[in-house]
Amino acid sequence: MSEVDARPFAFRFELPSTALVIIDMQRDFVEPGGFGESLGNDVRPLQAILPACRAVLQAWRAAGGTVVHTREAHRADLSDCPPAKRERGAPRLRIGDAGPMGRILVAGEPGNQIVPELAPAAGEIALDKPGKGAFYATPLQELLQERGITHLVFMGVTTEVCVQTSMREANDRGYECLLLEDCTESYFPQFKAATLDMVRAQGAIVGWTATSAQLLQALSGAATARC
Ligand code: C5J
Repeated sequence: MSEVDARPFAFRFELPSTALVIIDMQRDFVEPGGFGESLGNDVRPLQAILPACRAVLQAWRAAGGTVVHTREAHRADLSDCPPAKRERGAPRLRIGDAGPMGRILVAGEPGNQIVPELAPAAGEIALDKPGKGAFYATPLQELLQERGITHLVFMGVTTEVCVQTSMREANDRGYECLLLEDCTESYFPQFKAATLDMVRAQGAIVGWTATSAQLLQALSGAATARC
């Protein structure tokens, strides 16, 4: 059993029954020219979490843990993108429009790929999701159940949209969830701070939060115990 010095209290997990879930670390959200920027956002804060995310991913892989990557992605005919999503707001480019990195949030386009620093490795789960939550219209629940996964460690973007929605979906399905504070980011610092507070409020009502250093420490403790 590994123990993370998390908030509001210790998060305990066993590596074989825990998956690292990396939400939507795609070029469309993280790089200039993508969907995030077309909505008028500064993408630099999202780029700043890449080194911490990479360090966790490398350590998780080295420990032999299950990894799940998600991409917010729609079919080319947009049949899975309802008007309530596509026509919202006044972005420079809407979902499906052609941008500098191909069609915005369309599966297979260059901008829809996960950033090279965190690219999925062979054998890792990589899922396209048409909604904000990772469980909506995806086989994620079945894939986790097949592997006996009961605990999830979350990273990714954006904190208050797809990360929070996925964590809440997971919590409703009975998963124990930890969110890594310095491995998630929002275009709006106040929304990130509020989400971290909401997640761990009322005795971890949605889940726990911790820093990547705290998770890495727990992982190195587990490796020492195995030696
Ligand atoms: C949006 C996300 N649409 N990954 N997606 O903000 O959070």
